Amino acid sequence: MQTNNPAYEYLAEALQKSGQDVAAVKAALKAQHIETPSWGYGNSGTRFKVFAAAGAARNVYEKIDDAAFIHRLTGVAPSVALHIPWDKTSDWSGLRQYAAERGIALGAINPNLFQDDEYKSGSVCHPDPVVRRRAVDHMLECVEIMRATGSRDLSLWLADGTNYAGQDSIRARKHRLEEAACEVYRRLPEDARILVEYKFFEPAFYQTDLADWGMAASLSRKLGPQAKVLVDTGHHAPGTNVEHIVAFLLDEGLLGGFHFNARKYADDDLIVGSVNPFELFLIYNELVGAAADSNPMVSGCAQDVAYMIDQSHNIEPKLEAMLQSVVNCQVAYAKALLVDRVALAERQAAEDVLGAHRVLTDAFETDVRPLLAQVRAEMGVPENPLAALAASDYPKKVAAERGAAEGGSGGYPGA
Ligand code: PSV
Ligand code: MN
Repeated sequence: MQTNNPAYEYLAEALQKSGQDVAAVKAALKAQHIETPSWGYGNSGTRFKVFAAAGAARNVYEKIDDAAFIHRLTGVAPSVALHIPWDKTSDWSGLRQYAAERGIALGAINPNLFQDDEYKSGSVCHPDPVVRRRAVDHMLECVEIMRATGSRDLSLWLADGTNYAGQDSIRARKHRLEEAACEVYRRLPEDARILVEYKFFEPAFYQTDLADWGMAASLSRKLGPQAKVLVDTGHHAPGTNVEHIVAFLLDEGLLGGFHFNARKYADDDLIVGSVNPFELFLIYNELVGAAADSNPMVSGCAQDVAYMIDQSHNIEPKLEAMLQSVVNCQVAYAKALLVDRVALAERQAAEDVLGAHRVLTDAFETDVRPLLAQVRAEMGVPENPLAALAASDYPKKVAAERGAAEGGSGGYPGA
């Protein structure tokens, strides 16, 4: 196909010469989906300060407007995740229609089991059955919301844990968690899923009830095939090999989704791909490799992953931060699609340690911007979404309309 994009023509020719199926790569990029989080559009902050941002979304309707804007700029962000009760409304079908009229869908439903006073000692792991009942009822309410919104995934993250050794029985807490999760699982709609998210610290600092992927995998297995593990990239100890966890979960058919963000020290919720783009590329590399696996359980799992962003933008302009995040995911995926898998297998079989490594770095070092510009042109969206954002009136318009709301309408401190 002749285009007016010489940089793309040059790249496409080079890729074709090296045996790449450029049409297939472009088709995969056009089919990419990244779900953005409603809470990333509102004000958020740390426990030290919430800086009010001009134009930050103040309610779920404005969050949907912003998510739809990001989708218009990229074509690959067609749904928005909701957090309950931050995004609660009395008219779910009206909200669903509002989103549909703006070209997006309502995505994963995230129950909030961490903000009520009753949850000081936990939610579903709490020693008091009355508090556990309240937590389960909230999750069941979220299951009903899923039916109304047409959402497929219930993303389950618990803040449960203890701060001091001996504070509670770790095994009793495990049993309470399993009992509660089973009750919710049994009430899931037929084609829905529960995605079990883990995190090894915060807000509990001695022990967290769902601390790592192994605990999330064990719970998912006990629940059944509609339960999968959710990997939030910020929820690992420094130095953890996240792509290994991804590969392992894929191979077990247990990976259900991602919460993408980046971290330097803790759960910093920075823009995905900003701190360690190589790690993001390696995660996508595992997903692309598994999607072509000869074992249908593995390839099926890789093709059914929910890609969601989970970030809070404390000092960054909200829309620019979200857009940059989506673009970073596109770049990482494009590079992963360019990995020469035949050469990789050959180098691995030949025990060519660095030759195999270079197959990956060759793909990682490819400048995929002309390829993405071409894909976007073919999709009918701006070739350079960040430049389109800079030229757009939308941020100025919402800043004028919304002003700078105090507090955390994203649901964070001050909300
Ligand atoms: C917890 O750190 C988390 O990653 C969970 O996904 C929450 O739902 C989200 O952040 C927003 O607080
Ligand atoms: Mn998360």
